[in-house]
Formats: sequence, C-alpha cells, structure tokens
Amino acid sequence: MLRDELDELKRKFINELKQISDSEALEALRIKYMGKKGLVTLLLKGMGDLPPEERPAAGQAVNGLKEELAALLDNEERRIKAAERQRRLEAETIDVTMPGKRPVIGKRHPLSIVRRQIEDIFIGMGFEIADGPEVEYDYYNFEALNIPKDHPSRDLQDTFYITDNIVLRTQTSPVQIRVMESHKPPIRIIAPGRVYRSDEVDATHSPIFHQMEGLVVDHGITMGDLKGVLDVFAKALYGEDTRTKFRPHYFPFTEPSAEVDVTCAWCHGQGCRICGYSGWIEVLGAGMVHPNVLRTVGINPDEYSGFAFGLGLDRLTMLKYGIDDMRLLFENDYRFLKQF
Ligand code: 2NL
Repeated sequence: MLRDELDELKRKFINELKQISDSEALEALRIKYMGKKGLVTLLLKGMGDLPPEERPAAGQAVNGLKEELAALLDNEERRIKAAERQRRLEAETIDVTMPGKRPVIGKRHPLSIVRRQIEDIFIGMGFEIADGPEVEYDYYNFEALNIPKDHPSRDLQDTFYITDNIVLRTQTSPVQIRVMESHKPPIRIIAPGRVYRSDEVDATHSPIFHQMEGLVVDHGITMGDLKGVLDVFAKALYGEDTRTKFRPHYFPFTEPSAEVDVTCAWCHGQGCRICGYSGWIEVLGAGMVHPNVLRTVGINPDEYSGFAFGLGLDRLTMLKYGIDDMRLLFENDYRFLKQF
C-alpha cells in the first residue's frame, strides 16, 4: 500500500522535474515536496497514525524516498546553475575587435579662454582677481561712480531694474567700489564678469555680455603708470610689435579719460577689413579715477590717486578668433564651440 503510494509520488515528482529549466521553478518544486508542508514531509508526519509495529519500516521507506528526491534535486540544481552560467557568459561576450566609442570631452568656451589669458597677464603684473554681485544696488552701479541721476545710462530703456534702487549691473565697476570701501590702498585688482544692458540682440549687441575692469590705487599713481600697464598688456595679448594710442574721451568716473587703440593684430597696422583700413582697433576705455569717486569710498584724493580701465571681453574674443556674430558666443552650439 505505502510502497505504491511512494512509487506514485516519485513518478509524479520526476515528471514535474523534467519540465523545469530554471532555478526559481526548481526551488518551488523543492518546497512543494520537501518544505515544511511538503508532500514528503506530510507523509513523514502521517507516520503517527500507523500501528506502532509498522512505523519503523514505513519510516525507513519514506526517508529513503526523501533522500532519493533530495539527490535528484541537487543534481538538477547543479545542471541548471551550470546552464544558466553558460547563458550569462554567452550574453556578456565582448567583441574586443569592435571599434571603441570615444567619449565626448568638453572644451573651454572661447570667452573663458580669452578671459583666462587676460587674467594671467594682469596676475603677472601683481593684480588680484575680485568679484561681486551681478544684481547690484543703484548706489554701487551708478551713484558711487559719479554717474548723475540724469545720465543716459540710467535710462529705463538701457538698464534692467529689479526695483527702484536695485539693478542688473551694467559694468563690473561696482566690484571695485566695494573693494575700495573695504580695503586700504595699495589696491591692484581686475574684476572680470557678466554685465547687462537692455539691448536688442543683433550681430554686435547682446543684453548679457562680459567685461573686465582694472583698478590701481596707491600713493603717486599717474597717467604714466596707466599707459605703461596697458602697453605691457597689449604687447602680451597681441605680440611685442603692438603699439597703443590714447585718445581723449569722457567717462563720468575718470578724469582725465581716454579711449585706447592698439595696432591691428590682423594687419600689424597696415590697414585691413578688420580695422576698417585704419591700422588701429579700439579695445579699452581708461582714465585716472575721479576724485569724487575716491571721496565717496573714503579715500583721500589729496593723499592717493589711481587709474582704472575697462574692456569688453566679447568684442576682444570676436576679434581674436575672427567671429563675426556675437550671438554665436551665447547659443552654445557644440558645432561652433568645438572649434576652439
Ligand atoms: C569701457 C570703459 C572704463 C572704468 C571703466 C572705473 C571703475 C572705478 C573707478 C573709475 Cl571703480 N573707473 N572703471 C574706467 C574707465 C573706463 O570702461 O569702455 N568699458 C568697456
């Protein structure tokens, strides 16, 4: 009776085992027969119902089946694990003869290349780099720079106003005002950064652009120091044969003021399309810091003097690389950027 039952169970088990090809299903089968409530386990538990004299033989028979099934399960498990491993290895095969995929490496933006080159030149002359907020008080952007209330750059059309007395800075000069407020001379700084003006976008205008200003304040600073520093700068940037020319100009924050031309780096002063056949290119505005500006930040103009200058990084970058449309600097088209 029991024999038949065991044989039947074994046949059923072997049939089910044959269907199985993955280790999850195999584990389910192991539980179905050998688990706490498994078919074989239930048989063993049922021993108690037999008359005592039949128990030893029956127990031996069921245990024998249990060992047999366990051995079959272990065997099958080894076979399935090996097959699964083989499938995985085949799926993960790497063809080492395939051509590689080159990672795309980013490049420095042309504006950053030029900014860093100019920073290096001034650092070489003992300047330090200063920075400050792009959202500024009207006071730092205009008032402290001796720019009167009726000055055209204060027009609502020309400046982005956040509130009545907060603007997007139109120059990096406010950085230098802040440095003069908090530091005693000697001061030797450059202030590179992003500035804003309410302009329509075209090939030569953008509401966001980049500027670098410089400032030196100490005892006995003269126009000669300004000319010397800018001459060294122009030669370092454009080559030793570069010359500079100062033309009188007007800025509210400097007196005297000048616009500074350098000999055209494309034609070396011969005259070409780039410099409008004049041989000169205007690159800087500069001058001696206005005594009113020094007084406003608490520096005595009878004791100290200083010079300042400003240059447009976007224009300089366009000149250096022969870029004819400013929009290219802001669109971040990789086909453009990868050329530098
Ligand atoms: C230009 C002209 C200039 C300054 C900027 C300056 C700053 C302070 C005091 C006095 Cl804190 N001056 N900056 C001076 C002269 C010219 O920039 O054409 N920029 C693109």
